[in-house]
Amino acid sequence: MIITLLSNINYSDFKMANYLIKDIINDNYLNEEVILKGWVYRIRGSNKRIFLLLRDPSNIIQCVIEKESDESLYKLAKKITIESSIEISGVVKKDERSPIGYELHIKKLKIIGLAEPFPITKDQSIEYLLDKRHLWLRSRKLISIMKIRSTVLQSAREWFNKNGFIEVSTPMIITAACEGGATLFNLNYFNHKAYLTQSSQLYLEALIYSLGRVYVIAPSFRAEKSRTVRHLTEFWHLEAEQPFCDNEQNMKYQEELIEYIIKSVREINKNELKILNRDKLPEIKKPFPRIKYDEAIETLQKKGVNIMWGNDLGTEEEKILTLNNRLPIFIYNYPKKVKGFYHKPDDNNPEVVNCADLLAPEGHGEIIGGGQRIHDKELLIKRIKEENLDINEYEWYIDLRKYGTVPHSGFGLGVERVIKWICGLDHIRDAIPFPRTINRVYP
Ligand code: NSS
Repeated sequence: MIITLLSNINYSDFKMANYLIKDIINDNYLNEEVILKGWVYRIRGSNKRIFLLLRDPSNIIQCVIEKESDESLYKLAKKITIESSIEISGVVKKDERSPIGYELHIKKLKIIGLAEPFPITKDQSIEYLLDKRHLWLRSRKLISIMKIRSTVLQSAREWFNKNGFIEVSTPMIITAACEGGATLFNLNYFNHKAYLTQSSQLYLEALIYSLGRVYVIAPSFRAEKSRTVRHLTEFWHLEAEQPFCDNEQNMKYQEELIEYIIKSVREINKNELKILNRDKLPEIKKPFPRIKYDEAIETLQKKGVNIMWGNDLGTEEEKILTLNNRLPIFIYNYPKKVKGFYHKPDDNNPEVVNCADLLAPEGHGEIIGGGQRIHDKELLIKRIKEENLDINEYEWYIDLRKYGTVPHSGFGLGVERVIKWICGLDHIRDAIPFPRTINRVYP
């Protein structure tokens, strides 16, 4: 770290102040001297004055240094480079042209870490920016997204806590696949075969017998071989499970949760939505339309899509179904062969299961997958065998149907998928600080 001090500045009055830009951009601080710490976002100058934009975690403020009022300060400021960390003391002034309405007239300046030439400039390729992700995270866009991400997680927790769900933790190293073998990451676990989990669902199912309503927020891992704008190999999964609950009730909980999350983001993240050009994110009110899988297939066929009953819906199909929607939609009762072994077959038609996917509007597509689970032991064993899964690996899971089995349902929400929708992103990778995709595990 380089510390640059200028002898004629008295640093004894630099205190460890905890001001953030957001705290001081109001009339209470007008003409007051405040101390701020942060990074230099932009800098430009003339031979009379220097304007620098100071960024801290809360906002960006323009700071002015006049050569005429303090030449040594001006000289020091001339040395500053983009992304240097600095501490400043300055007087808050009104500035009609500023988007935040205020600017700072610098009185004192300390360079804490003089930055080398910052490698991120305009017009760089996406791949280059992903290589420099650890630095690109300082961009306005990513800062705004990460703040919204925090609200999504925080508000979801709030909603679960308000509704009597208990937060639990589940293992990430597992032996029994939840969503089929195709996307499992293998792990050599002291010479035993193990995997990284694709979903915490099976473990949540075990926990409902002791805790009732439960939820977990944890990573899930999928060796997704397809390169799409909505698949990560490591994503954050918000999963919930509850006893004495059918698919219909399960959908009602999802609607409420989504309504709550969107309301929170609209209230808390007005600035961030604006920066992302997403201030038009509409209010989302339940109930969401419910469309039977059969009907969805018919709609797609009428639109000329080459799809048959029995096919799963992919990125393209979901895009077509949701492009012009304002609300999310549920698609329910999928064919059993395109869904996990654990789904409960429908009483009237065992070829379909009591499940539902929730698809986000504006073409974003699936954000939640959920449904009612098989609670009958024999039926579960039959389905495990039909899917050619190793029954021994599921012994503990079958046990749950032996001791006080109960109808139960749950769902899994892809956190980055929801953020992609809320922020209106083209690609899911920007919904997480350090994305993991088929061709990227660095940085
Ligand atoms: O495969 S899911 O549809 N369902 C499950 O995993 C259930 N076991 C969840 C449960 O009922 N507890 O995945 C759930 C959601 C899905 O809707 C997506 O939003 C998200 O998880 N998901 C993903 N997000 C990002 N990348 C990938 N690869 C991905 N796969 C699923």
